[in-house]
Amino acid sequence: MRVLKGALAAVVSLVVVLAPAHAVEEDGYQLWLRYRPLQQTGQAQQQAQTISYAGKASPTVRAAIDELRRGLQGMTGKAPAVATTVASGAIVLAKAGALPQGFSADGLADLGREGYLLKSASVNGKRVTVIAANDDIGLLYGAFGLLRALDTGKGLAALDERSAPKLQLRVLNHWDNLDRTVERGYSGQSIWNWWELPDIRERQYVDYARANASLGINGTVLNNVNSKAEILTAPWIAKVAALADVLRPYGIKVYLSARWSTPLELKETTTADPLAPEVAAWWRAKADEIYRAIPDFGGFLVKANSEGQPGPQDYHRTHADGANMLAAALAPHKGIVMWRAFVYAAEKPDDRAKQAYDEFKPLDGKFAPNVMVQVKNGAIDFQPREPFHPLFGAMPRTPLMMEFQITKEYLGFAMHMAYLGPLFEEVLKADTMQRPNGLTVAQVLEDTEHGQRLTGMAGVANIGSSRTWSGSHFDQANWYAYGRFAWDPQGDSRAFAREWATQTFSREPQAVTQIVDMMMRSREAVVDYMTPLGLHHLMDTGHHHGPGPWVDNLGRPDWNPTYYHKADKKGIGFDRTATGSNALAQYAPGVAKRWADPRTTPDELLLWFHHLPWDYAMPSGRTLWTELVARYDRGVAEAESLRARWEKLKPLVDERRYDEVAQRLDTQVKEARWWRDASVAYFQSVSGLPLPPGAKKPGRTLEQYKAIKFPYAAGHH
Ligand code: BDP
Repeated sequence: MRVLKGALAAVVSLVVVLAPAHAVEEDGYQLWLRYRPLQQTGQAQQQAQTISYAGKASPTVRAAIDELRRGLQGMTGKAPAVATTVASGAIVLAKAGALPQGFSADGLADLGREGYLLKSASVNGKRVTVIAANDDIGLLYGAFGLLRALDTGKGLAALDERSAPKLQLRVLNHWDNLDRTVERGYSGQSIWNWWELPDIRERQYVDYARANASLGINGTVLNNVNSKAEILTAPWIAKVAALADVLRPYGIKVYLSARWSTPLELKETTTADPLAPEVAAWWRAKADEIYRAIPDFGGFLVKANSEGQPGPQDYHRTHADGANMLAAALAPHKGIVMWRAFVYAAEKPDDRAKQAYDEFKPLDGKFAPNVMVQVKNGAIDFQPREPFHPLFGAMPRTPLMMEFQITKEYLGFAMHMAYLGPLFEEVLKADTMQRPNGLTVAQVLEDTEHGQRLTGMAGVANIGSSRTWSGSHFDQANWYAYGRFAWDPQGDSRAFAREWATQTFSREPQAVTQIVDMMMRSREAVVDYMTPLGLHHLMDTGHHHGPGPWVDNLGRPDWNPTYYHKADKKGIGFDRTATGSNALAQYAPGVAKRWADPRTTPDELLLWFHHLPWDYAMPSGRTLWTELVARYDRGVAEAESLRARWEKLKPLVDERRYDEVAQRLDTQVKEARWWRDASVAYFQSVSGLPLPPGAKKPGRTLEQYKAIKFPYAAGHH
């Protein structure tokens, strides 16, 4: 009997312990805004009784108050009442000029329109928590900041935070098509239900706005950079205006990708030459039309003369001619142009990594003040690892905007876990050495030297109509980290992972530590099993899913993986030093010098810059060939370890999300092995070398790997 009782007690206590995690089936829709109940500790005791705001609340302030009520209801069990007076224990929302008497808001003026201050204070003898800002949007960001602080374990009583974004434009780029397919989208259909807009405004748009506002994202480009002319016609402008109305209270402006040849294709001009007066006049009238419908429209994003897209070069004009013409049309309305530097043209046989710099560097200083040049993080194309783009720091007279890809086109789509925080951080912290005392990419973006110039960051969104928004639970973290880095490019990827995991999965310290550890290792694992040691662009044709290092039959040389690895009987790697393409010369002398010598080039970038013999002696003491295989093996081992670590988390994570993640990790292990085996089989066929001692023989023949095809892969275009 006693034994039974003991067992029963154990079961009961187990149920009690596990109850919170299993009580609600979670499907991920709530993202990091779950607001689960806080433990009955200090935090909950300091429950806010009221939320006070003096004055008439704008839609933005209403959004802030609603979010605070929703969050506090979830975390403390009670939604505070809203009052205009300040009671003890209140959360006080206050703008500069209307701050509670006796409250000192030191430094508030320096925080700008979007910054905020969170402070627990004593006002007229009453303990309150103040969210202070200069503008309504600062109050909304402050409300989210307060909820995040609470959710991640900071009590209200000791709050003392000030925060302001370091970049002005923090923008998502949706590569969403008008038929609701998404280029490189792995999260289902586009969330924009274009067909039903403008009449039907789905609730999900509001949740989208809340999630983005919680990170400080303040702009969204709604459509694919490979744009269509129709988006700029009246029926579509009405749809865009409906979305702008929904997003406006959350501080999010809408932008559109504009197709260069729009007026010509709509047969409203006879040319698309940027210097033709009829073309400039058309764009001016079009801008006027858009702003009549959307007074705070953000502006245009343009992909021109890249991958077959039309552009000013079709008329022997420069990128600056094109960008400035559009900028002139938008300037009266305070709109901007984000002109992409992702260009490479068929006629240019030179190293593809050099083309953006070659085309854009000479245009430094030639762009209108409301133009930003948007540069991908690396010079090729969103690879698992790339050195930072040589344009950063090299165009001091032009505002440069970072473009990261959140959707993981080259990192296993939404099927592999790869937390991108470390990738973002690595690029942002890279020293361009364009100043004697150093100049990191983050500093280039922040551009503090030039005061009023535009600054910004763009992230190619991984958002879709999938119930998890991002195609998988862990891919939400990439959206989250992107937003946090856009707010603070000098931020810390581990800290962001910790915040995210705490809000999204569990406040249990053991769970958080494990999850963060998995996240922090995950991207390097992908690098190792796909493209170790600086290899790049080895993915199979079209869809980029899975290995294709053997591919050499595409329309142009620089679409072929063989172009990038240049492996032959003697060695492997792309010589970008002076003896090769000399892409290195595009970097500042300090960087170029370090990477010119394989001995001083970090292993991670070795084959990006050097072509080396298979028996090259690596710092590890192994030959290059042995090291390469070891890296592939390390990647597989890491993928297996991710899976094993997740298994241990089973008691700490709710069932549905546990299972959904487990399935993806199983897939990742399987595909990591496939990547490793296919790559090793191929490189072995080229090098003719025996497998290093102890290395496992690939499970299939090279021909079998080559025969794997995916005509209907997701995100294909
Ligand atoms: C590449 C994608 C392609 C995009 C292009 C771009 O494969 O689908 O259109 O980038 O950024 O990564 O324009």
